[in-house]
Amino acid sequence: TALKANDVDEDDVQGVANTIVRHVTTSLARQAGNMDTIAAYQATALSVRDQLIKRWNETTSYHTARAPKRIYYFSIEWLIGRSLDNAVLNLGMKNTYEDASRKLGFNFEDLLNEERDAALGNGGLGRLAACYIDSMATLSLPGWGYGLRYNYGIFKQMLSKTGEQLEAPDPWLDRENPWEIARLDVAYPIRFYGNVEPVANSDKAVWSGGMECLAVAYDTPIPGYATKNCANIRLWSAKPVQGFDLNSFNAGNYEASVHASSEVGNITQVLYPNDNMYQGKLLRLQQQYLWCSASLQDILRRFTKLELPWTQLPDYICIQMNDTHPTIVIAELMRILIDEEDISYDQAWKITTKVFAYTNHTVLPEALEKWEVSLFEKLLPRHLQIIYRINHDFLQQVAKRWPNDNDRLARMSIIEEGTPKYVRMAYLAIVGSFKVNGVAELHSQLLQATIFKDFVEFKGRDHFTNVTNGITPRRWLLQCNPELSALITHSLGSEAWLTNAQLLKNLIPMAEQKEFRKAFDIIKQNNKRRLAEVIEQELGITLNPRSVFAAQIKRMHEYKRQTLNIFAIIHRYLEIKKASPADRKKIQPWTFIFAGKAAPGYYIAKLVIRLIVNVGKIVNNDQDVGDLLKVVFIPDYSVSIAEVLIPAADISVQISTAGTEASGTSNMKLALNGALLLGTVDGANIEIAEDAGEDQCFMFGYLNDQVQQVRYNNSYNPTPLEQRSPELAAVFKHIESGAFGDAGIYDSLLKTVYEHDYYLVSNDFGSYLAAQKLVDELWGGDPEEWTRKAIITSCSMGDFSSDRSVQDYADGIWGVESERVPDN
Ligand code: 26Y
Repeated sequence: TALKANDVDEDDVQGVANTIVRHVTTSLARQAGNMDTIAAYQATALSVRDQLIKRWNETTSYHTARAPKRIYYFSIEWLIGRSLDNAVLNLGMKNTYEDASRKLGFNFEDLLNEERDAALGNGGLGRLAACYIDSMATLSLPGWGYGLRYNYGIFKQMLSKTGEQLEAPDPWLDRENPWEIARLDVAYPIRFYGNVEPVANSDKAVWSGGMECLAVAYDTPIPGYATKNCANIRLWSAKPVQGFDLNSFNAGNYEASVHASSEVGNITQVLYPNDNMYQGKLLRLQQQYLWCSASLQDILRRFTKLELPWTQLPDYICIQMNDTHPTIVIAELMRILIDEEDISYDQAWKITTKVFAYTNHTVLPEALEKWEVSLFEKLLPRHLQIIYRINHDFLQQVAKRWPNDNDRLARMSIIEEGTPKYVRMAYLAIVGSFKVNGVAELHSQLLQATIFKDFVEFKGRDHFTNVTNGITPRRWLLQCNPELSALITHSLGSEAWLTNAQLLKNLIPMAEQKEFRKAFDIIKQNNKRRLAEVIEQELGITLNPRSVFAAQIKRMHEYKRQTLNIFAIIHRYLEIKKASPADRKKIQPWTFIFAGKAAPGYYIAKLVIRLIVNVGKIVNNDQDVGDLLKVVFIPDYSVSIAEVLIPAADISVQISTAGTEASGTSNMKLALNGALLLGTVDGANIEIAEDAGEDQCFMFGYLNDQVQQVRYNNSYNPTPLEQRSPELAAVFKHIESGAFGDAGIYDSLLKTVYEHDYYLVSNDFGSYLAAQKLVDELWGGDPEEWTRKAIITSCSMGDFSSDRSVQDYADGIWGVESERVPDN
């Protein structure tokens, strides 16, 4: 039968090879003999896609029939990376596809490398969404992700000759994307601007006019591991609608209607490249609204088919907001219920506040979204009215509880009064949600004690909770580190750890066995050699695989303190230069690896890249240094580069100022792959150190509760840098001498430390050097003990599986349960 055509047994190599050839000749319209690597990749991906679609359909029918409560994860970023390897692994068909491609004359690895990354995200928040959808599928939860289909993902990073970051566009859809299914029939109208007319004697209003466009759905199926369930990420693309701007068209203003058309085309063009740095751009608000309105219309259409009263909406759907970016969806649900479904304001509010939950990812004030009221009013006039009403009712309750406390009212108001006025999105998110969570223990405590303190008093402790982040062990161990995965599976006698990461604990005793340590060590060496080959090839830098590979791989940001690391490297360089040839023999060799992008407008972050690159140029070519010290900046960091870097690291550099990194997730990926943590007492580092044991980690630096005081002193009772840290003062002198490029180019960067040193770089410098010294001693003194610690670390990371995080959300917040498609 026709259906059977898609059915291939998991281990039917010839059958799979046939589907690949069929896609070359049909989907790609090529002769089978004319198959190059790109075509082979595309046909293979399409063959895998058939498998995914089959599961997607089965999952959809099953869930439609069962009608369970569903969870919708709203994220404006989805940092997926490549899909082919991950898909065949999750399907349990990697061997089959390897054999099938060999049969056709191709090496599967080569096909994998033809795939472009889907890089629709900046960093941690976007990658978290991708890990969570993998876990939702694997846990067989009835859930979908919703986001935007940007034509351009995060920019490509290049480096100029002088080490400056250059940005180029990332036209990832230029080659067709085999992983998406265009659903041109699933499209919703979206309105912007226009006028609002109140409806007499009701809460209702009529919003009309302005600009209308369409949001069109594109689906990316996400297979679970060891389950037939397949989740979905539905991404929206903006499209002009025929006669969309009837007003200007009818007025004979053809030009204006064409102008609006190009405005529509812009909406989903490009991902905003800022991470933890807010900019109030109109286009961004258009993105947010288009995404939220389309997703909500889609969800409500599905709910409406159940023919249930609106009061039951919260029993059937939960929407998790990944940060405040989708907060407008709260006002949108209110608008639809009141204006379109004839529900009273109070009833609508009761329903709405049972649907949403909000995850906060930062306490940094510069990352908190607040929209200018005037801009909001222009683009979304009806929503602003609704927000004012929400705020009015909310403040009345506050005033009732704390009479005559005007300061409190001003502090808590969703509208920040002043010139101009702003809408504080985090406050709207808290007021409109039934649960708010932070992403690691310390972060969640800080939220409750600082930026959301008033709201804890008002809403009660139970409104707030913690869900520590996690990472998927499928991509971040099975896929990126196949040798270590094989060792684990062999030693545990089963693959069950891939869906129950707690089982890794059972391997901790193996750390005491010499044979196991040796096997573990050989794998690390292999991974280091694999990375060294790539770096030699791409950057022409020769690495010593016997050196400590220390990786700091994350967005460039002052709070993450790549500065602390590069200044310590310069210090190390000066020490090597000072040492006699005899003393140099006692120095441990290090390779410092950096990777990460800076927001295009973030001048200081870009200067840090420049410094790192230029220090590398000097240090890597200094005869006195040899292979005692190498500094590598890997350009254009991506998910696929991370997959090569992470398994090769010995040391995980996680050195944010205490209290600034909400969680971090590269810390988890690196630890899972056996890197020892060199870090501050911040974010999830704390929980990693607890689980791995502090003996396994090198922790240093001021603690969160000391930071405020030190920061105050830096600003108001400053002491000369020489006194705060003579070593750092010497490093600065060397930089200022022009050792790494013209004297003066780094002045504005150094000034941030000389002056306020808001992030305590000078204060933590000494203890960072001391922590590195401990690393030196262990590396040089007791390699067996090092490996022992690495094994214990890796096998203690069970808690950081995103399966655990997502199960915590499901049980503690979403109230959704597994709905596993029967195996039959
Ligand atoms: C408002 C806009 C400028 C904005 C855009 C992106 C604000 C924030 C972001 C992204 C934030 C982000 O990636 N935060 C990171 O989230 C990770 C996942 O929870 C955390 O591990 C990490 O500590 C945090 O910085």
